[in-house]
Amino acid sequence: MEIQLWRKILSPYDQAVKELTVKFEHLIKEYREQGQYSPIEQVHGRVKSISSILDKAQKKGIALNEIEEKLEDIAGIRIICQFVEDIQKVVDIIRGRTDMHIREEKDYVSNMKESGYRSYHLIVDYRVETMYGPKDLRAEIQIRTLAMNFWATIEHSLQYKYKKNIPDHIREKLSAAADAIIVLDQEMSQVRSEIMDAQNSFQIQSRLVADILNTIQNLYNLANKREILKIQDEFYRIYQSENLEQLRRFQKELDLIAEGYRAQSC
Ligand code: 0O2
Repeated sequence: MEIQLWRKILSPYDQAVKELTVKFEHLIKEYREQGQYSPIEQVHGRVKSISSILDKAQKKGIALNEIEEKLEDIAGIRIICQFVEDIQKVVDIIRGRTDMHIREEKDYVSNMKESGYRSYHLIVDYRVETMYGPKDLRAEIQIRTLAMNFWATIEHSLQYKYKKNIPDHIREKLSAAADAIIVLDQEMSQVRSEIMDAQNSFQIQSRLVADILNTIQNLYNLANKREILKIQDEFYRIYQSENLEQLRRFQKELDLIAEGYRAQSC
């Protein structure tokens, strides 16, 4: 197939990967802006390389003109979660969306592959708008924990190095590591609520501090320098006390002060 033709075929998949990545990244942002824990930790996307497409097509006996119809992972999105419980939440979020429709689900989390691979796969129908009009295509969404992703990434590199014939002694190590990953994910799930609380508090504090600094900066145009320095010193003192409640109170007081100055300047 001519290179130009590959470009034309792959272009909508590239668009789909970019759009889906932005959409999932935006979800993370929305959760965090609402001060809520995000079940999605990271999002990655890629269009399958031409050489991987050719390899897979050859392995599966797929003719070049059937590639789009039969290869479901030309567009691939990987969603990484912190905890196993988050995987199902992400599946539910995707289920509730109107811009993508699940056509197939593979649960390699409950049914680990023989290799030790664990991940939840969704094949979704997705529409992109191109210069030629709408194009319906399929994308594969892999959802897994950080720990599962660590294992899969290492194993994938070894598959590449050994051209899929990984020596037995390495296979055994990988199998033992896969079992250890299951235990690690279970251990982490047991302290999930503590970890989520800690992360939420950190995010709330970061937002509070950003808001306070923003208000102080705006005050530079309205208040006199001596007063601003006094406010700044007070902020540093409260910040060092690491007391979220005090920080909240300080923000409220500061907002009132800023409001007063704004009213005066009108
Ligand atoms: P790449 O390079 O990641 O794109 P098949 O390839 O026939 O086994 P099928 O029917 O395409 O599988 O679907 P399946 O089993 O759901 O696998 C699709 C993708 O899941 C793979 O794509 C991998 O990304 C990942 N995957 C599946 N099994 C394993 C595994 O044992 N180890 C690792 N590391 N990843 C796996 P590709 O095209 O094989 O690879």
